[in-house]
Amino acid sequence: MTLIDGKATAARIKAEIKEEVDQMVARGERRPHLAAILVGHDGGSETYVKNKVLACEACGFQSTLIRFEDDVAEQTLLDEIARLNADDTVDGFIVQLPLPKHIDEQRVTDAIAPNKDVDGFHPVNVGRMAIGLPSFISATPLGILTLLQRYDIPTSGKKVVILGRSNIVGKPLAQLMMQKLYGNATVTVCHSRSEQLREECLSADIIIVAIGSPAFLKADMVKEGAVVIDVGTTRVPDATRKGGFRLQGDVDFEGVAPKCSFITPVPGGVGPMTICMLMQNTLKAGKREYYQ
Ligand code: BQF
Repeated sequence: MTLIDGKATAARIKAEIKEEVDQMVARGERRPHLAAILVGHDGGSETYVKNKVLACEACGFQSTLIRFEDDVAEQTLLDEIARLNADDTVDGFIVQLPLPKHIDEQRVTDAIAPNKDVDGFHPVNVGRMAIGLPSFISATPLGILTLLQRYDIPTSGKKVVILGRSNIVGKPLAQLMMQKLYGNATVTVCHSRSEQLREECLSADIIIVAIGSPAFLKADMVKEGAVVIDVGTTRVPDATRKGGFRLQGDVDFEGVAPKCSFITPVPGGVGPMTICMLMQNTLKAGKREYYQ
């Protein structure tokens, strides 16, 4: 069993990005600039945005954090997005999700200019990705593909089972995994209503779990020698930890790991790669590589 070290892989890629940024600056070009909009004070969102700002520093990027309170009007957010769309000094920006209930997340996402949408959530980027055109690709699916590549794990012709059908992970991952240029795999997407879930998983060479249900994938659902990728990051209370919680993945790691050829841990697996791929997208935005 090989543990896939997402933290070390992300650190290596961030160092590669930093080198490229140093060369850009030496040529007299601007550093890539990422802006992030954070609404409210949710503990998870605060941590995720902090991770993104720190990653920008590691890559030599400029970053700007824009905060609003929980009760911000939707129109105020839309106005800020219009301002960022028009600001030539901002290469890309994100709106940290989830947003408070009174704000329509789709309306907010639709307002972001596709060529600054480094999260790859805008329908134009989702559609372009789905038909294999240049686009910004959602960071978690891209991080998973990158980990598989860097660990020389073959996907072409393999049976990949994805648990979860979210717009941010499961659906785009299925699209990429089936495409010739990325996974070239045979893809099955399972969800809360799927029948024969255990049998589906047992037939998989690669299982990717993104359902947000702690320790859901058990040893009796995994084929000997399978590759298991854990996307879960549920915060569960834990008085023994500083901060009072720990991250729990969607995989019963203790039980599943001994059966695997490769497995990602939580923390330190997919999570750091998600942040790192956001940096990679921001570098692309800074180089104006898309929609020229
Ligand atoms: C790690 C996210 C659910 C909903 C919205 C490193 C992150 C997490 C874990 C992180 C996530 C999850 C992010 C680890 C960003 C991933 O060491 O295991 C980094 O910061 N993430 C987000 O921005 O929004 C979310 C999960």
